[in-house]
Amino acid sequence: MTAHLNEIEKNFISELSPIASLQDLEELRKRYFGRKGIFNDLLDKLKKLSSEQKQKEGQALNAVKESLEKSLQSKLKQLEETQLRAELEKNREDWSLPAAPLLIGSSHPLTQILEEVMETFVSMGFSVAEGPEIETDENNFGALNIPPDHPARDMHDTFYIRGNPQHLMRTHTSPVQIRVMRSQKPPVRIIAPGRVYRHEAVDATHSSVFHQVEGLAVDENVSFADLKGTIALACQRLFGKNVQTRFRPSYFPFVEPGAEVDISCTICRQSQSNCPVCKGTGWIEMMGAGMVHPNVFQAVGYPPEITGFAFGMGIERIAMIRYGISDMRLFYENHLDFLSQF
Ligand code: FA5
Repeated sequence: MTAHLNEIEKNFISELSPIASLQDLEELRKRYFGRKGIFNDLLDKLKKLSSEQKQKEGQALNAVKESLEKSLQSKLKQLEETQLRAELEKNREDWSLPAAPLLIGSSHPLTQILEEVMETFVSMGFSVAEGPEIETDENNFGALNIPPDHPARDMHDTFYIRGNPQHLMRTHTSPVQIRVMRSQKPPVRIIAPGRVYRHEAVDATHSSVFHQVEGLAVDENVSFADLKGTIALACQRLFGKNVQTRFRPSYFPFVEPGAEVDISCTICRQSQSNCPVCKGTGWIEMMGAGMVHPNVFQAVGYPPEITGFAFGMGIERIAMIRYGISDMRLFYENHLDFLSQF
């Protein structure tokens, strides 16, 4: 049996050395060390020998088996390393390749317009004030000369807070006027940007959540001419030097006199009867404005002789005019195809 073992050892080594794949190595392992392999066969034969011979031959058999298994293991390690190296080589990173472009986001078009409007007024001496989106009924309506049951509330239906009837989602940024005047003495010159809410059917030109910028200037001897001059200059800075402004009498309970401000159509330049933006009128409605009503000054505890003007504009409408967008809903759908154009 010893002679036979020597032969097995020699064969194994000569078969092992040319093996170059894990699959071939596994086949060799099965053939020698598998259940029906050469070594199990030898063990079966060993069982038939006398106990003296069994001990002697058994030791020799185990020694050879162990040494061959060691060779097999070291070959296995060697092949695995080679394979790993080949895989790494195949998937090698090329550090000299240019990096994939980083997708850098940009401000939302409404934020861009909001910032532009703010910059315009800040450059004219206004500072920025803010107020909460959940307001008191008093700040949103009462102090703005809109008592309960006033018909103006119909146009400002909103969302209320269950169990808290004195609080509501503000319908305009005008309550910031009240907050500012209650917290500081004249002179006041602020703009207040922010989100507002109305219980309104959503369509191409109306949203139930939208943005406004409020303006308020209070001082001695502020006149309607100051309001007109401020608005005309701001509109020229926002829409171009040649833009004209027009004031039409209008009604807001918190101003007297009140006006609706239009700008000359920046799309058709007042030249097309079928212009989709101005509808052929040559004018686009821009904001509400007027001289602060004495009742508002009274509500905030300002002296009766004080004067001031206020205005409020919708940011979505300005963005639609600036970018020639016909449907307001596009601003809220967040499609990258749309947003990445700005
Ligand atoms: C107001 O909200 C007054 N607070 C504005 C004001 C301030 C007048 C100070 C006088 C003095 P009005 O309801 O018209 O007014 O809204 C102002 C602007 O908000 C509108 O010109 C329009 O651009 C925008 N707006 C109104 N409703 C919607 C809506 N549902 N969706 C989008 N924008 C709207």
